[in-house]
Amino acid sequence: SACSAEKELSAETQRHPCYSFAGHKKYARMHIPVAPRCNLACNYCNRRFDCVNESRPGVTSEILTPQAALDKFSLVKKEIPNLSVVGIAGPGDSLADWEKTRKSIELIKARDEDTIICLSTNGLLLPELAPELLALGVKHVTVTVNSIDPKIGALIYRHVRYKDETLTGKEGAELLINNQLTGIKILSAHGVLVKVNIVMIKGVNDNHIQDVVKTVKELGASITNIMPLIPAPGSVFAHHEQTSNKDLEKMRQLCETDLPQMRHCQQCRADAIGLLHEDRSAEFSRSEPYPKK
Ligand code: CLF
Ligand code: SF4
Repeated sequence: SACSAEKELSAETQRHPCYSFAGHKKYARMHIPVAPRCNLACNYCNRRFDCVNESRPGVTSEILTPQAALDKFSLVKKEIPNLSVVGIAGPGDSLADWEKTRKSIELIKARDEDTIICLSTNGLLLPELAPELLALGVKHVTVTVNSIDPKIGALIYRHVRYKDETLTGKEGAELLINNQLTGIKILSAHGVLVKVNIVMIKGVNDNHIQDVVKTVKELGASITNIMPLIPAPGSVFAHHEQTSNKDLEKMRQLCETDLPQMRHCQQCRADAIGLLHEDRSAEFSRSEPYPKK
């Protein structure tokens, strides 16, 4: 049950508002928008907005350098003492912009070692970067896995850019899927709590989601977050039917027999700040540099 799943969470994870339902009313998260680049072309993405793997289309985050993100963190931590998590969720892919993501993690860890570092990624670069994430002490990683079947993946991803090559169709999707699953396995085997986000797209992957959940469970993922497709203007799926709450809930109930289901996701923007249900990013958004502590 949800309750026994909560009891098994470590003291640290109980302070993570996304992984812990009980924690989401008490603890705040802050996203630092340091990673604008991406290596995929998802059909639900409009790159003028934040990465749809975690966010609702419609807003664009202003990009921060790692140093500016650190300064902003200090300011926010002073105003919101129950801030427990700093997450990197784009606005592109956190691993596609690895140097900036790594630098940001190092700076924030050095300033406050009790802050939980969280990362969200499409997973393409996980096999090669997992060792670095482990060395940095990252314990919470979200990977968006929409399919484990390249035929279905080819309907979701237009191309995959990997090591100066651009792969399309089933070929691209197969590489992406293999890397996502390999990455989840490596991280889980080393004690990282892996959350898998799944965008539920009617008529595309909706009959396939249980297979995804069962597969990532076997690889060690600890929770899945099935999210509705919210058609983004300007994306290939702009006019695709929106997934209803009823269908979403039905799917979560089916999948709950395999893994705990997150039901309190807010599809936050890449610069969200505060409790999950009270985004305070506007309060902290400014064009001048953040003052040094
Ligand atoms: Fe951010 Fe994501 Fe970490 Fe949470 S969000 S990187 S796991 S700290 Fe949370 Fe926001 Fe849903 Fe993401 S409510 S969109 S699941
Ligand atoms: Fe867009 Fe995110 Fe997909 Fe990259 S991973 S193409 S930013 S939705």
